[in-house]
Amino acid sequence: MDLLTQLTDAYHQSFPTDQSPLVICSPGRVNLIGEHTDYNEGFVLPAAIDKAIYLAIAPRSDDRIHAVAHDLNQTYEVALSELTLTNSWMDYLLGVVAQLRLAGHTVGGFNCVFSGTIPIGSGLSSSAALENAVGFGLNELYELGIDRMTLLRMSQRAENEFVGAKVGIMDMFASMMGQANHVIKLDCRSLQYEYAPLSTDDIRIVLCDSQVKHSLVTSEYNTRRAECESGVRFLKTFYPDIHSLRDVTMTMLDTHLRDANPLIYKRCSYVVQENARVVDAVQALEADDLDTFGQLMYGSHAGLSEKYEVSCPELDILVDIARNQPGVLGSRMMGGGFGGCTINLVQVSAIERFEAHIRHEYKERTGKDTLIYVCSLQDGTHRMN
Ligand code: GAF
Repeated sequence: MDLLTQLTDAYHQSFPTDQSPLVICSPGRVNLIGEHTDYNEGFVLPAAIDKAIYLAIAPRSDDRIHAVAHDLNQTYEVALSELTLTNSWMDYLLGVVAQLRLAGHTVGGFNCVFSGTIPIGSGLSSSAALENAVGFGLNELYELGIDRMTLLRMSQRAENEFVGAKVGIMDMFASMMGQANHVIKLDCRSLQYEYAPLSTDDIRIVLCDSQVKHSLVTSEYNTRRAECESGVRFLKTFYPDIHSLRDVTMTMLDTHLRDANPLIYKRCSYVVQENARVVDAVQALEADDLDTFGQLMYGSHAGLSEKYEVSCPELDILVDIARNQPGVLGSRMMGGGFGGCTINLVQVSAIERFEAHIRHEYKERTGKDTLIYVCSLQDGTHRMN
């Protein structure tokens, strides 16, 4: 049975008298390089993948939301007038409804059921995918006429303001704007973007899931963001025109921050160097020089681990195991950090051996199992019916 039929059936089990729902597919994302640069108005290189949240949604005649997380077997019911934090998956959904209402859109009650193939807590952005699915679905259902860019900004605000995670724009952007077989060169300051083809004839994106899900992620994420902002505030006393770390150079950091505040210097220098790595990586990609691209990925991981300190032993071990394996071009931790997946560029002919090697060595060195996903790049959030 295909996913559309499965989800429609699940919807009718929960809401037997309803007519057929609208079904939305909203993908998770990978990021090839450019980590923790988005909220510093820098560059990123993400893509939407073939793992997604599927949302079936239809209007109700009253002002209530009835939502079912099919995979978790959980139901949640609330009146539109009572959108308060639940500390559960429901907050991503409620946050988007709250944003739509704040922007003056008329959204009535609705029933919805969602299910997903994005492993939760693996750093593949199931939350952004769910937010986009809800915004996109309600936009279609109530014919609100909102464009994709506005919808994805609403997803970010839902997460920043309702959920309380001060995330950047990358995840919702990639999920909403992805294009099959392409990565997105995104400037997080101007939100200008271009698609760059990533030929997967010879190489594949392979994700190795550390299966570590750290509770630290939200608090440490917000701390890193605050550290970057404090670095900018300090530098502004010397360079009033700078607005974010995007405007800062290593010379500025070396001259003013290194001795004044070694911790903030370390954090800011990672971001400045990572931004430069993205620029170099895009050039390498355009020149079809994937060896250079892979070396930049290793550089990104080293910075995230040693300077930005958002890695964890399991992620460092996964990168270490991948390094110097035949057919592996590059490897690094991906996403916010403290767990989740590494992203690896691997030659097709080497994948089988790579997988076996990673599974064996990871078990040996951590006592844990890894899950491995070979991804393809897909279109962003869209209707399935
Ligand atoms: C998380 C956030 F949601 C993104 O905005 C981004 O900052 C990423 O961590 C780190 O690059 O996925």
